[in-house]
Amino acid sequence: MNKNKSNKFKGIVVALKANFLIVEIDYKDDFLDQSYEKIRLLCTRRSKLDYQGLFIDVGDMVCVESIDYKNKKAVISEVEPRKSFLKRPAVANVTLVAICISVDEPLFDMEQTSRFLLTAECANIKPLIILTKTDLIKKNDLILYINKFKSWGYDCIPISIQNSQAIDSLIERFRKTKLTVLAGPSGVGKTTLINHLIPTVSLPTSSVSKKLKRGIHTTRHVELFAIGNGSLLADTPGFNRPEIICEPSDFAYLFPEFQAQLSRSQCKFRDCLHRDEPGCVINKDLERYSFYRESLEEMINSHLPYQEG
Ligand SMILES: Nc1nc2c(ncn2[C@@H]2O[C@H](COP(=O)(O)OP(=O)(O)OP(=O)(O)O)[C@@H](O)[C@H]2O)c(=O)[nH]1
Ligand SMILES: [Mg+2]
Ligand SMILES: [Zn+2]
Repeated sequence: MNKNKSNKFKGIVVALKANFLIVEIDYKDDFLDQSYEKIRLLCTRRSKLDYQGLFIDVGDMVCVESIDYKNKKAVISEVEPRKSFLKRPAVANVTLVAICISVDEPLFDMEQTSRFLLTAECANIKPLIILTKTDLIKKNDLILYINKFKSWGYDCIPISIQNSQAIDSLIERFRKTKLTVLAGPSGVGKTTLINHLIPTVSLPTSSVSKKLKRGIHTTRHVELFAIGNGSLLADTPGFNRPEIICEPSDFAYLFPEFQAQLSRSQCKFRDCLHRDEPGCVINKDLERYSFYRESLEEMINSHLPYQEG
């Protein structure tokens, strides 16, 4: 029985289910007690929102009305402007992108890892690398990975589901962050980590394919889970090749190691693309330079207008 007078609540979209949206609200029954309780409601959206062309995604802050508490249903009547948006996986209002990369099974891939990092940089959200399955390599090799990421300009937290120390510091970090998205290739252990961090959650996981040593796309939808007081953690479906969509002239700024050089000194030409221009300050010996260069050529070619014949 609903005794709330206004019957209108603010909430957050925690999952999409076919044509419905699952919205979590903090419900307080004024007549019974003063404590808040989180409830999840199956929602449709007011048709006026469709006319306004407002697309709603997981992470969007919304207003729900016409709440039917018995059947846990409601209608979304308003959507708040987004503070940030990660395109793929699609999540709104993200405050941290934790890119999960495994050292093995699936094997580490520099280009793929960079593409995930660049996707977060494109959305203007600073990423954190979580290096998973560290039980599968020797300590010396782990140090090489940590140094590699440092040279790219990133922090990395190495974890193994068998290593509780690193897991404890991760929980602390996620509890201090409003909305963390776990992103990365299929099979790296994103869902396994969530099951481990949040004992009340028990999501399906699968072994990687023995033949291909790749994940088998077990998670199919984005879903937010509560971790600590008011903080949320998103499980997302893994995918292999994030596409980078940006202007060629902006591309170098998405690499922290290039950005550091460009902030110290300037290239001779303002429109330098850091290829073979004279007076370019970018160090071509950096590990990711050849990846930058190849991706830049791809980007420039895809920007060329299509010519018939
Ligand atoms: N050795 C080892 N295996 C792990 C670790 N974490 C996860 N795994 C295994 O990796 C496999 C894939 O894990 P999932 O959690 O399903 O991977 P995912 O990233 O969610 O994959 P998708 O949902 O397909 O994107 C499972 O067999 C896990 O048991 C770890 O720390 N060490
Ligand atoms: Mg998964
Ligand atoms: Zn240059």
